[in-house]
Amino acid sequence: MPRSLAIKPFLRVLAGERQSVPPIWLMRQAGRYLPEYRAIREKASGFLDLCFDPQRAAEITLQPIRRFGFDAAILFSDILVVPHALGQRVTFEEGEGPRLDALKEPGALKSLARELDHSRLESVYETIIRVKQNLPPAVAFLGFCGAPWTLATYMIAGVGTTDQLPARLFAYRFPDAFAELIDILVEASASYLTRQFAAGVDAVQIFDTWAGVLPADEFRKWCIEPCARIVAKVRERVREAPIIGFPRGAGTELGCYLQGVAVNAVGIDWTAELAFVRDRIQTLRPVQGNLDPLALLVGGAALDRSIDGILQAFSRGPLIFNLGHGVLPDTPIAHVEQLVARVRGQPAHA
Ligand code: 1CP
Repeated sequence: MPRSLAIKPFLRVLAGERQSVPPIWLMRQAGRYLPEYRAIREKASGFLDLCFDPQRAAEITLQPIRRFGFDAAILFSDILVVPHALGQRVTFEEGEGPRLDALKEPGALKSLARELDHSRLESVYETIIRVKQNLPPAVAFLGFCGAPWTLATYMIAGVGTTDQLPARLFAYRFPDAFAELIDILVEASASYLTRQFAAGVDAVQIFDTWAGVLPADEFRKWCIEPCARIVAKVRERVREAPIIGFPRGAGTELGCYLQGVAVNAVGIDWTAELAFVRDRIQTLRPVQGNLDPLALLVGGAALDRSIDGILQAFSRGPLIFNLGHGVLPDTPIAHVEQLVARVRGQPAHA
């Protein structure tokens, strides 16, 4: 057994082992709910500049580890650095989210590079090296990428959308061009994740944030198949690479996803029914999740009840405790402390 596996509870769960105290980390654990993040963010010229500044990105990655002692650190970056490294213009407007030069019709694909320009991502790999040097030995280090479908929703709409309509329409109207875009993203993502492993991450997560809006056959074509190809390609280059899939909103299709995608564990969003996940999903693979981010924001008895429900439902198998999506910016620090203490069975602060 590799030494890192032996001492990192998070990696032991990815290897299929149940831990009596489940390891815990939170999606968006480095972000605006932390005053120390806001202090760095205020001084930065733009969000992407922060992602491409190894010294500050490493510092932000480590902030939640120092404050809460989580079992995994997630690289501070964004899924949209991949379109950027394919030559698409990406900016983040203050308070408005991402802006990209939308790929409005099939001809627009010509403007994209066929291969990732790794020179545009060197600073991300440099961040990984820096974090690795400063991470406590029991803490795992997680890299990530966006899944092709989720990336495509931003690349085609040019903004974040509530219904992912532009990409859904594009996929129906121009299936060949859409498949070509997905192919480019499969190659780019596999190459990006491979370089993250080479720089020092222990595991990676593939975020398919918008997986839940597709009908079953489209879900198979645009989520399951591309993610399966990414996993296979990464493992050709990094044998037994530990990988988590997060097909948010997949619901009853989670079993199908796990049949198709050889991930080590699957992220569960907060809408999934606990008994279904326990009986049908956790029996297939370790699960990660799935506290409602709103319960964390509200705190108190509602938070305790939600935590206990998850711990009880998933106590018989391998579990990584997490949210069902990212930490909300208004979440009080004290509620995160309450969560970590309760999951670890420690008395909460009065
Ligand atoms: O102003 C700010 O401080 C920017 C807010 C912010 C942060 C902190 C954005 C903009 N991205 C991030 C960091 C980030 N993004 C991480 C860092 C690690 C961590 O989890 O702590 C990760 C993993 C992501 C991934 C990401 N970016 C996803 C997938 C996960 C998810 O949250 O669903 C998505 C969809 C994005 C796009 C994105 N980046 C930022 C925003 C506001 C958005 C969403 C835009 C939208 O759909 O409206």
